[in-house]
Amino acid sequence: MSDLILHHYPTSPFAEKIRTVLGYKKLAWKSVIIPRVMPKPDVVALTGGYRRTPLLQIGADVYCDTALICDVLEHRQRTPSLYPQGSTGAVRIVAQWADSTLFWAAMGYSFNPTGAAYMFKDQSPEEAKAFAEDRAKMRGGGGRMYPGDATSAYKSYLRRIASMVDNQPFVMGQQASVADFSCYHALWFTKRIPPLAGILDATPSLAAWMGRMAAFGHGSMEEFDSAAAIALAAQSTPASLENNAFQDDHGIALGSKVTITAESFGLEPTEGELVAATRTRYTLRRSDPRAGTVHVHFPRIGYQLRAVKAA
Ligand SMILES: N[C@@H](CCC(=O)N[C@@H](CS)C(=O)NCC(=O)O)C(=O)O
Repeated sequence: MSDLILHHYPTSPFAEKIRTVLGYKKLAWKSVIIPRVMPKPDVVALTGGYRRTPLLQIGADVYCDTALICDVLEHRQRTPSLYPQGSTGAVRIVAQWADSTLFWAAMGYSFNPTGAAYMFKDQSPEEAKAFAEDRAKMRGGGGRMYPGDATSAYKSYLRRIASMVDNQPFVMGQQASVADFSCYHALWFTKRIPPLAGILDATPSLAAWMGRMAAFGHGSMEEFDSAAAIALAAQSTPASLENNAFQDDHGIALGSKVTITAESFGLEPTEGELVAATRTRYTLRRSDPRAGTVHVHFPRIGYQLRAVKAA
């Protein structure tokens, strides 16, 4: 029985990134389906505030953000690698571009009036309104890309990705890498909206590459429920943090009470005790009435660490 638990929902692009990585690495995992919009009491029981999708849970350890989840899965299953030798810096940089710039252009295009009408066709006006309000709140007052601007940018980005896979099977070479999974999930979302998917046809090599990505599948999945996942966290002890070299870039000592908040989109802070801060990630210890003592892990990149001032 696998101890990897992915908290996600079917239509989430970032969740599709991780589902496809699980397929690439032929891993077995448990699937907990979470709500698309707040409230998410079972997610927050595990994270203490963070509400974005997906999360990876291993016992009493909760990993936030797909960049960190990719590192955790790589550690779990080294081959095939997400970070081919010789291009580890480049593949991470392309992945970061895809998870931000490409993703937001794809969303701006996909949520144009035609796309939105298709996506919400089977939902009540109240559900559609709740979704729009939830995402507007996540943006914290920042706007979404105007559909025309998003379309222009997306078309250019699609041509660029296509040119990368014209003469090689994967974005960065002969081997798949994290860059492929990060580029793929945004395009996967567009492909699921038939009235908009034609934008992918202008660049035929993309279709073949998307086929290669889809062929990785999703690994071997078993359904699980969120109450059982929380109970499992409560019965488990977080993994040891020994041998985690401390890197202090903030003047915040280990043991301090801190918050960690995403830099943008989903600004709910997670509060806890800083128990590790390595070169690449932070770990907070927190206690929850249902989940018990958990360690919540975040990547450094894309997150703000702040000390909680004594009242
Ligand atoms: N940088 C984050 C972005 C995650 C993200 O924005 N996920 C979207 C879903 S694809 C989200 O959280 N939407 C709101 C929600 O699910 O509550 C990551 O890589 O995990």
